[in-house]
Amino acid sequence: MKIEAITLREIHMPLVHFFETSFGRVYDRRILLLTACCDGVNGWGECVADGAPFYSSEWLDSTWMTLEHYLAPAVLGCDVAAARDCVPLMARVRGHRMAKAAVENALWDVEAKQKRQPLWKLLGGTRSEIACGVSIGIQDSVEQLLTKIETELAAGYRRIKVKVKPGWDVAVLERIRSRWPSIMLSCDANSAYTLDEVEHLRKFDQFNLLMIEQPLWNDDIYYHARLQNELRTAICLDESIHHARDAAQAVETGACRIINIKVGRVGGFSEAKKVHDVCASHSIPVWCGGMLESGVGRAHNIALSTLENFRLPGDVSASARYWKEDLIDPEVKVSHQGTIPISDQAGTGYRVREDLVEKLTVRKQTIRATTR
Ligand code: OSB
Ligand code: MG
Repeated sequence: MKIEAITLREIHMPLVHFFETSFGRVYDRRILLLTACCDGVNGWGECVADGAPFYSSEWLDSTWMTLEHYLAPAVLGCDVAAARDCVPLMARVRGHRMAKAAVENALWDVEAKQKRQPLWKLLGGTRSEIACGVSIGIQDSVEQLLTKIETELAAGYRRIKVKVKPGWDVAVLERIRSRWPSIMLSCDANSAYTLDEVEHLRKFDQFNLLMIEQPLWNDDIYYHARLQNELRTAICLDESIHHARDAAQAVETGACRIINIKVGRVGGFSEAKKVHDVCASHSIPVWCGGMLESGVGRAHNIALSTLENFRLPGDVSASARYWKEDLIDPEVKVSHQGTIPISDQAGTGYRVREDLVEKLTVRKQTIRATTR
């Protein structure tokens, strides 16, 4: 695979409903899409960095600059046997994992197309369908949240995750549990608490939650281990896990019993597979997180979720929950059993609607190989 050109695009897409976490509310998304052209074949990747550096230090403009000035030049002109071979080419750049993942994942798309294989098989997946959950943001009222949960349960989703923060937690969980005593329920704090709040967090134990996701600092593992010791509810780490070593540390120190894998957060499919394997070797189940992706990233999340140790429903849900019109054909649909069936077509099984992408593009730049 000779990497001939990389195209960066910034697109703007309004969400059908705002999404609010403990760090803020968004109404629309600025998304960086990346196309890698190898031997005339185009592969697509989505950079999951948000439009602002609130979930992670990476954000759209930092990823664009890093891709333009360092990552694209590091891989352009190189002839790689497989997508994973681009990882060492980008290793000189520290961090910037979401930017790196956009490159690597686009190359996996190329590789799958060139080998005429489904991406999920190339990744080592084994499932013919994946189980879906939903992540529901903080709403204007508890009534509004309950109505949303009712809708998602009726649609068939197998796990409800609600966002929590101080002031929108115990009383809200209480209302949910009194209405639905036995649904699979979890919550995500996105780092909204500190270790001084152990007594408060202990109250979450009464709700029989599947997990509490990232209760403490975004960069912490050690104090999560202290907290896990104090709670019956399983802790799941999201923000804290950047690579397989983080996962090993978290598991070995007892900082969590479940790990959320976001392919962008860990730097691409290769590292996501390593995190998956480390967790499997310690009998720690994983699930696939989401970053309000367009269909491009969503299709990649679906492929990744077919790996054996993705044993819990992920945050991978239907296109229509986010977008009036998604960038892929077909759109992602979820069955009444709360599953997404896996396609046996070559590539992701979802065609990128290039005409629509073009229409939504507000900035575009193609970087080509200079002579090497
Ligand atoms: O913590 O999982 C998170 C969205 C943006 C940033 C962080 C998170 C999320 C979600 C959304 O929970 C999951 C989805 O894509 O539906
Ligand atoms: Mg999370």
